[in-house]
Amino acid sequence: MLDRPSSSRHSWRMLDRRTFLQAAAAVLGTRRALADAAPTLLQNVGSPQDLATPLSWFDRLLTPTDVFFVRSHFGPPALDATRKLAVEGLVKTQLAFAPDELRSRFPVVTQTAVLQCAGNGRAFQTPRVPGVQWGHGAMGQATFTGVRLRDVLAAAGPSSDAAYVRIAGADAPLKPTAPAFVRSIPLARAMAPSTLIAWAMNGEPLTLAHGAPLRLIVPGWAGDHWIKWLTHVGLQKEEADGFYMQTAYKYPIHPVEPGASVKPEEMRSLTTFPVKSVIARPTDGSKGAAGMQEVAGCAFSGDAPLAKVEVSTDGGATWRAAALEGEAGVGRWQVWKHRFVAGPGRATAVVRATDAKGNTQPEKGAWNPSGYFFNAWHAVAWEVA
Ligand SMILES: Nc1nc2c(c(=O)[nH]1)N[C@H]1C(S)=C(S)[C@@H](COP(=O)(O)O)O[C@H]1N2
Ligand SMILES: [Mo]
Repeated sequence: MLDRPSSSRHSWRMLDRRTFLQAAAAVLGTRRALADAAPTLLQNVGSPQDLATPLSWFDRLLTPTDVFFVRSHFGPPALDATRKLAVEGLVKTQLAFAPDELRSRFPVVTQTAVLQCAGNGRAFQTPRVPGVQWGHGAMGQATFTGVRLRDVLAAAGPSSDAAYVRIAGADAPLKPTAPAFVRSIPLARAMAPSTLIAWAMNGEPLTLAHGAPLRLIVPGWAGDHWIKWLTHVGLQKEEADGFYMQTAYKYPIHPVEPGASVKPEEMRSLTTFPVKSVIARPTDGSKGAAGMQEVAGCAFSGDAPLAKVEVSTDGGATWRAAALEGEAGVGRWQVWKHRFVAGPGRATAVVRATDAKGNTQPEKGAWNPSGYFFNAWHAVAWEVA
């Protein structure tokens, strides 16, 4: 442990730990009779509040909440199901809503979206970069239910000089001197119909780990915009101040040499995540029977609906279009499947996706100082006998 905790700090740290022990127990207790024996436990990738979804779950349209990745900088605050959300700043009327008040006052919408951490795939960057060493598991797709942020902002009446929405949650850093996790999004993105204030995920109330009672949903944009335990949306003229907006979550404006340092003025804030696909099965290094092989996974882009997914089973010499399942949409994943016959020996598959704007996954990921947005072709090899 770091410092000797104060009693109040101590109690929420204990709650945090207990919450995750309960979550782990719930997952362990769920016996899934799956033929492919997919691992059901979240893999801890560094700290108790950072949990990764095993790759083998990415062959279906929705990621079950009990295996959905978790990323929290400081861990959750205490659960308060009636905590109010304040709408403040450059508005005609300051407002505050409990979750029930949002539900009864504004149209309720449900939408399916990919939630992906900007650091997903960081472990594959060479040279290694600091940060949580995520493999492929810092992503998932769920349905989210809530109200449109634009309806809530319209009720408060934005002033004509408002250009950004500052978003903050109830969690706090362990040390009071450390920066709080506060961010902002441009007003235009806040007013987009897909930006939601959600209270449900996969048809159930949000769990504490995923932001109960309210969180922001920003489809197509990296997870750092999806503020959990949402308490404040504030209209203002400028971007939010502070470390998590002005220093973190930035990406070079030009391609950089692996390992290079980049000047702050040559970085810009992350927004949408790029086109990406992964192979959920077969898993790398597995063994299977000769004959018909089915390769499956998911693919998506934060910039446009998906256009196609291609698979190569001859090391990239030829590519075949995979069959797509599910609805196309920006920031929405589709499941892809491809079948081919393999004789005894080593079988391989490589996948690459292309979106409707013509962006295609690169063979190698673009290195950057924080290891964001890794989206290189994914390849697996397995033994066929
Ligand atoms: N209040 C708050 N919101 C937060 C975070 C946080 O630390 N505090 N982490 C963000 C990051 S970096 C990601 S990737 C997503 C992860 O959401 P999940 O834990 O529901 O998967 O939450 C985002 N929202
Ligand atoms: Mo993240």
